[in-house]
Amino acid sequence: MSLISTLSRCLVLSAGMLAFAAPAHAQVQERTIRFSIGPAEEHPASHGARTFADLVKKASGGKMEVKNFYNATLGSDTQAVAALRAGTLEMVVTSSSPLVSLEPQFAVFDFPFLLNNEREADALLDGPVGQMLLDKLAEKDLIGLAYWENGFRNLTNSRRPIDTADDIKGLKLRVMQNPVFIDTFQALGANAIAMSFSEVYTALETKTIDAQENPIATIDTAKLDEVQKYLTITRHTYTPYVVLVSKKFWDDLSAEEQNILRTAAMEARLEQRRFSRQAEAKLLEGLKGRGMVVAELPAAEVDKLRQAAQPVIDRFSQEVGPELVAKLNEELAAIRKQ
Ligand code: TK8
Repeated sequence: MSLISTLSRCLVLSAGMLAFAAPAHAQVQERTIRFSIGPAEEHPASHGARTFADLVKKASGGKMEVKNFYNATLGSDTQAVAALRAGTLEMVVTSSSPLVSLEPQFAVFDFPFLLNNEREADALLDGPVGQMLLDKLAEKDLIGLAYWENGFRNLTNSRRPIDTADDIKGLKLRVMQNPVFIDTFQALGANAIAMSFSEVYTALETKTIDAQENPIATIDTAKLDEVQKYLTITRHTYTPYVVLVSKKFWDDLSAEEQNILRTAAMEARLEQRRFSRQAEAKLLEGLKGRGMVVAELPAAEVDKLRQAAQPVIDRFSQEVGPELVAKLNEELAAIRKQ
């Protein structure tokens, strides 16, 4: 083989390699992605969003910019989800609960006392049932990228300490816009009122409502201690956050851009969950320090809540489909054995 032909082969080869490498850049365009976040800037969801934005920036060589909007400034969870579907907003991190009006099967995550701890939550959400539900959202013009943590929910109110299940009776209690939550708290004897989270502080302040329920980090970062005296640790439901992209926007992205977003949301989820869990104990101390009266609901009373909620779970199990519920319970049984 002559030197010339060897050289030209090398040239062809490196040109080929260049051609192979080049599309990696060509397929990533300058993009601005608006990301709607309901809670305040200090909330773990917001920490997750910042982690996500950094990862996207790095992976795209600075071409894709995620702009975070905290405190529901781009709309409540339901408004933001509607905007994603219409293609007028790119991303939102929302509790799964308001999605039930779009995809009823998400109601399984709202079943009271479904999960006992964070390990079970991670394994279930990152497992086949979790993925199946995320995938279903494509039919609703939404792309579900990952589950992040909101956390186990607890009860707050301005009226009285909740020492027994009966103490919940008669409270005007805000719940998310979600039928399982409405029916559960009705079954517990509260007057359940559905509203967006972004309206809760004012509704508590003006005494339109007495009570609400949310994880510690949400109670803390929304400063609900200013308008709620009593915090009862009930850990009654673990509602996950879902990181969503507008399908209209998604369909315009290259495979590589899609991959950058998906990978970043999955990677950020680990840091987001870590941050959320590490924050909880400290935030609870802070709430106590600022004057909240905190008490754990005794186990026997939690059992009463469980019993009162069971008919609601049974009814919604029929509605979402007994096969899905059976599959979920099978997965949970396997997770508990690990
Ligand atoms: C924040 C909400 C919130 C949720 C609720 O946008 O609505 O109570 O728990 O975290 O998604």
